[in-house]
Amino acid sequence: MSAMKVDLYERLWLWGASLMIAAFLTAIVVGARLHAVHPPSHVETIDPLRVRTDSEFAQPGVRTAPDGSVLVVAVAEMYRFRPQLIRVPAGQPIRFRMTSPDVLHGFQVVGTNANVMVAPGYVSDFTVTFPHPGEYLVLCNEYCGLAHHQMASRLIVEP
Ligand SMILES: [Cu+2]
Repeated sequence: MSAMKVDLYERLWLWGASLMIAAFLTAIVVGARLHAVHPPSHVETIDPLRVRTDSEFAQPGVRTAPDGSVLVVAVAEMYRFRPQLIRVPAGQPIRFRMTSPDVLHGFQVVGTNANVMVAPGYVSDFTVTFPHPGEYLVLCNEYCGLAHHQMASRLIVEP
């Protein structure tokens, strides 16, 4: 009985493939560590069936706190955003809280860095500052159904 004979080239390919797998795994782990890529923490959930009766999301709109901070509560649904028109002041941080009662939507304020996914079951909470006054187009950038292309609204940044 003799030991299994593995051809030299076959051995080289085996080692080469193993090294590549190790290199790719290392790149993923190192890349995730260096760039702090990780799943979101403090995820806030909400029952999609309760969005329309929820104390916060049933009446979406722009709210100004006594200290002057601005909160935008909005809903993305098939096939519109509520509210349809958002007015916010320029140059100060605006906090957005959004959710969806049906399917996955996007909320992108074209020309700014406000661009989030709005997923049913979750609250998207983010803060953004709009330095330039003007009228901006808001689009849904996640395909959400047959009238997805009509899903748009406006955001006005007031000086
Ligand atoms: Cu949509």
